[in-house]
Amino acid sequence: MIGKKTVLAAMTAIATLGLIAPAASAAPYGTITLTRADNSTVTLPWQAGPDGSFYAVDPLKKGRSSGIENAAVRLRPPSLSGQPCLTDSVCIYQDANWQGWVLEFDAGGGTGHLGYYGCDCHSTHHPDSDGTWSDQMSSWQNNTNLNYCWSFDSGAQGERHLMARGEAVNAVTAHENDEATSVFTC
Ligand SMILES: [Ca+2]
Repeated sequence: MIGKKTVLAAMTAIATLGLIAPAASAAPYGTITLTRADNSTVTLPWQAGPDGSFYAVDPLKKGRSSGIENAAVRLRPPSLSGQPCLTDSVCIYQDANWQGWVLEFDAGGGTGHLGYYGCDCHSTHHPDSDGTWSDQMSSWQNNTNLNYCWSFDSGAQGERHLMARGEAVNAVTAHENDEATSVFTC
């Protein structure tokens, strides 16, 4: 079963690569709404990184308004999924085995609604979430010193699962696959 899933995930990654390759320089989804640790939100423009990734900087958190090194969140297309999840970051992946689109939060960051985050994603479980990060996560890495959780519903509601600090999971269970809608410290 794991083998089959891996093959399917690889096929999906290849298909997605083929689809997004011509659009790699397309507009990076406009704006993004970040949820801060105090649960306040801020809407920021996505900025295009030099390597084809996208990022957003929270000026309150870093005291700056630009520079990928100051990013609160980064979005990487499948062609960049092989890049490591950065130290002091938590990464969620569209596909199993840390493949597909990657959403990377700076330590302490997260969101109460992954539907705010766009990606060229398709969910077999929840087609109504296509095009956003809601109901897409199939694997994750937590390279922070903080315990994170993900949950099935927005606002940290619904069934909750721990993403322990320093740990990684290459494939969530079939029950958990394509279900995450919130990612938050816990
Ligand atoms: Ca998925």
